[in-house]
Amino acid sequence: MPDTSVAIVGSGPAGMLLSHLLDAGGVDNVVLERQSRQYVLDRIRAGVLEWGTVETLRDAGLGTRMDAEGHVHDSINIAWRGQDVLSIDTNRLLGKQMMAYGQTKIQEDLYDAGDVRGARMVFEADGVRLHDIDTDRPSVTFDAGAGTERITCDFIAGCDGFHGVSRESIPTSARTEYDKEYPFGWLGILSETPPLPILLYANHERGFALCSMRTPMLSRYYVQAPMTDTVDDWPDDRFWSELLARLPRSQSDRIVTGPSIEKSLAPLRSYVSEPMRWGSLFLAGDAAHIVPPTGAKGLNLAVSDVHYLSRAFIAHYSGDDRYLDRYSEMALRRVWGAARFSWWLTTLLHRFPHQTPFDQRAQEQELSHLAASEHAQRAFAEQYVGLPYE
Ligand code: FAS
Ligand code: PHB
Repeated sequence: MPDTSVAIVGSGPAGMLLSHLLDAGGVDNVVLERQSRQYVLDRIRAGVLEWGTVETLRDAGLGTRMDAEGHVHDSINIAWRGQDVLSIDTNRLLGKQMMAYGQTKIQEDLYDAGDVRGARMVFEADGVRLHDIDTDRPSVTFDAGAGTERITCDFIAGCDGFHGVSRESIPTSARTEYDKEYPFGWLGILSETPPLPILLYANHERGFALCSMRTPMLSRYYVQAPMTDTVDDWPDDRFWSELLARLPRSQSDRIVTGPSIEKSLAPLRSYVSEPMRWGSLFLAGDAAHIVPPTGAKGLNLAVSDVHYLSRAFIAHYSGDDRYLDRYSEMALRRVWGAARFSWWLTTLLHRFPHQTPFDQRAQEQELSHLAASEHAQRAFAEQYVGLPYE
């Protein structure tokens, strides 16, 4: 008899949501996290949820604070030279909305729910190693301060992000990797100022900019910046003047500036590793794929992977392996849809090195077509809000 049914490596959104859904489905599990709980909570990341994510969290009983503190967006907005603001009203076009609710709060909600249900979460689990994943008797070893411990299990869920141990435990001969790095990053700040009421992306010849929010008194802004820069190259004054320069006056005049309380420079990357299953190991979230944040897909893909994987594990213990056998194929269909959309939107909205005036005009023309065609807006909207789960 194994120590647990599923050993989950990583306690980010993927790992903790999987643990929550498995517990709700009567499947025993243990979560192993390399960092401390507070370290995980201190990371500032995603902010926009697809409605599928909203419904998954609500259905799991994790939506109370999200519904109380989140902000529902009916539209996504894009500005560029010659166009003030194009508002793509996803609610009018598709009856679909988005929710602005920070990943940090989702993480808090997941940990708090884990405390309530008595989840088995092991923090500061050092040196996690996966064993015998090509058999039906896998195990994980780690050291959480009491020397090396081993947990035997039926399955291992690799939810340990891009720099985790799980994906690398699959032999390179069994993996196909698709990788694309972008020649710029996103410099992001949080400021305790009232945000714009809209989610606004901007294409500008000086570079990309994005206006988002966390709460009515917490704004999240980004500007495209070279990865050769550091945060120290961007004092607040420079950040604000660059952000305002990349926005139309109708919006920059509404921006309330203030001191940053967080500032970080994140690289942009498109990456997919196939397959997402190898023997008894199943990958979910950033462990299997990375998308540039332009499409607000990273966190949402972690949720859809976990929706599929939790359903598969729960069905397995009822004697049905259909979803388990199809997990990788099903998850990758959605992953590639989001990866392509995120790549396309990144190439449309950012300024690339050596970009010519023709390239800039071609980007602006594609945006003008989007403004002129409701068909194009509908196609854009269905990908931004997220296609239905299978
Ligand atoms: P995570 O990386 O969140 O969690 C993995 C967990 O595994 C971590 O807690 C880690 O400590 C742990 N771990 C790693 N190795 C381990 C090991 N060997 N043993 C045990 N535990 C281990 N997405 C968006 O949609 N919008 C954004 O704006 C956005 N901004 C981002 C900014 C940054 C700097 C980063 C890195 C990502 C951003 N993302 C964004 C993507 C992000 O939100 C991820 O998609 C999301 O965190 C994925 O969740 P997980 O798959 O759980 O991976
Ligand atoms: C955010 O609010 O952090 C955010 C919003 C939209 C994105 C990426 C990040 O595409």
